[in-house]
Amino acid sequence: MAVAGLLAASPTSSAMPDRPAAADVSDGTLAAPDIPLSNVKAHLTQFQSIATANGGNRAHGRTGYKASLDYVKAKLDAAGFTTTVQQFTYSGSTGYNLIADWPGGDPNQVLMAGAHLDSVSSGAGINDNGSGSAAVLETALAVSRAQLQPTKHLRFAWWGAEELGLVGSRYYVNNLPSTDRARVSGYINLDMVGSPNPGYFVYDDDPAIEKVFKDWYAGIGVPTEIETEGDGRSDHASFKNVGIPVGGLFTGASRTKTSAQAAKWGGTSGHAFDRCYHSSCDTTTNINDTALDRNSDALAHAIWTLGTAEPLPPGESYENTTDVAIPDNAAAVTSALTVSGRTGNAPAALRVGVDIKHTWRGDLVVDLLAPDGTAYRLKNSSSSDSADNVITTYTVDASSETANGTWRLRVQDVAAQDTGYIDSWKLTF
Ligand code: DTR
Ligand code: CA
Ligand code: ZN
Ligand code: ZN
Repeated sequence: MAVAGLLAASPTSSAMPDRPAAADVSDGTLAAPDIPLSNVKAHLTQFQSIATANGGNRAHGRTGYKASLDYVKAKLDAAGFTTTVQQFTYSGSTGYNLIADWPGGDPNQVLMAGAHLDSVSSGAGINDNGSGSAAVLETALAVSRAQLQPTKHLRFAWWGAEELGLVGSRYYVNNLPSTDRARVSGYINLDMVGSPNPGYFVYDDDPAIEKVFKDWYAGIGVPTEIETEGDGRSDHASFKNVGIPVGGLFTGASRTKTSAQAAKWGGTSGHAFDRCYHSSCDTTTNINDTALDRNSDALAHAIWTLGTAEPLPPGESYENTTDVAIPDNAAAVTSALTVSGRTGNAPAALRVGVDIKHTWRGDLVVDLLAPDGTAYRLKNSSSSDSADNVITTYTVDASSETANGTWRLRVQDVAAQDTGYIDSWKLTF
């Protein structure tokens, strides 16, 4: 049983920690949990209370916006996310973006999901866009509850000043170094996902993201339509403009639901999808629970599916299958691999496949040692990760290391009562 605390060191490499003991689906990804609608609605109640206590809105430059951000940030900090508040100035007021990184995953493949947190000044903005903000928040909290350890690095974002012209998200993208932009494998946007007379629209941008959503909705027997008014209309625009694959969900704003749409989705034809769009009546009464629930679950499905897919192509491997016992709460052990016949340095995406059989894997600290002794942290200990075994592939930027030589996997059990062994490990160049 793990009794030691967490090791302080943060991973020095692009660790892709082991996967939880969750259900695999047929394509090798992990099945997402159901997102509790009650949790999502509890966030909306908080946003409503915040608006009521702050002049009736949560708009950029008003106290209700920062109070909304503080609420979301506190939830994420408590759930183990690494949060960052990014400030900007617009129309004479300070604006704020909230970025939340889930530790681990491949930093060269960052999967993002976001929603604008600001409302218009005329109302509480519960559907626009408390709904998207709450769905993204609850999905992030579900990642924490599951202690998900996906192959990609997960990053969640809440944008400021969208209503004034996509200001916060544009500021984020414009200030993201080009090397970091290149690492963003996709951005998923949720803006108005609980409209009272809902349609089910999927952004028709990146085909892979679109397919994930359309397949999920098909799986629950709900037809979808391509979101046709979205281009440039919400926070995905800035990501799309720099070539980042984008996607998203939308339940409609002031446009009118047609009779054909009402026939497939229910609701009222000839009426707006959201008659309270940008109005003071956009309160907690302005939400369709089924739409909010479905879109929250659809987002979780996309994060789990896109976040845990095994992405990497085959390479040349070296493997050691000799078992090495790991003594309980004692000194580290190593297992060696000699690489020869290669030229130059190791790659920037050196794959380290590990298969460690060990109860309460949170006891374990795992490092890769390069031939010159340089240590790359693959996995930290965790006092809360009680699952068994570390069976995963980490990606390490080993481009500063010569490829040939003796590489070692170093494993230490830093807490009492659980034991195990290195079953096998391999390097793939
Ligand atoms: N601009 C968004 C509402 C909006 C209008 N059309 C779309 C299409 C896709 C996403 C969002 C929207 C706002 O008022 O926040
Ligand atoms: Ca749900
Ligand atoms: Zn709006
Ligand atoms: Zn919006």
